[in-house]
Amino acid sequence: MISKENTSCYDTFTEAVAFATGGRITDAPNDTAAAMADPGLTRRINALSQNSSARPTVAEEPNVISIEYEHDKYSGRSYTFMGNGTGCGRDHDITYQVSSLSGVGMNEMISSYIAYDRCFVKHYEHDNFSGKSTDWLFWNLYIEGYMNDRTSSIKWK
Ligand SMILES: [Ca+2]
Repeated sequence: MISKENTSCYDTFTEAVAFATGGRITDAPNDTAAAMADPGLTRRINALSQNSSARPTVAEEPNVISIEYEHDKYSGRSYTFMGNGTGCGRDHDITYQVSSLSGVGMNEMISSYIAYDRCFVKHYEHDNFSGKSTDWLFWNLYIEGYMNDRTSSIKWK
């Protein structure tokens, strides 16, 4: 489960990545589209997550599970969702969830996203994972159709 205390909003993508990686990656491009087009950066972020998953399960460092964006192609406002360090992909159960996006200022706004640490993401129309939903995906440059600008809750697995 994600608590609001584990999530943060940043003015720049560089700051978000620096926080998400515990200060280990401080040179991410501030142009998010350029950053996401850089496979080296994605590899470095995922490598950090994989390293942390090899440690004991208690008190692991927070890890990025996805970055959600206001506009298409990872642009506009963004919000970085953090997990507790255990990552996704251990099984097919739900690993993390946020039952309402209104508290993080991203309600009915998300148009693109990219997940990390082996997480699949599913976006729901209403709070508490109800209404219509997207498929489980690793990333999406543009949420086409009905679900664009409609996400109100999210699950990761
Ligand atoms: Ca949008």
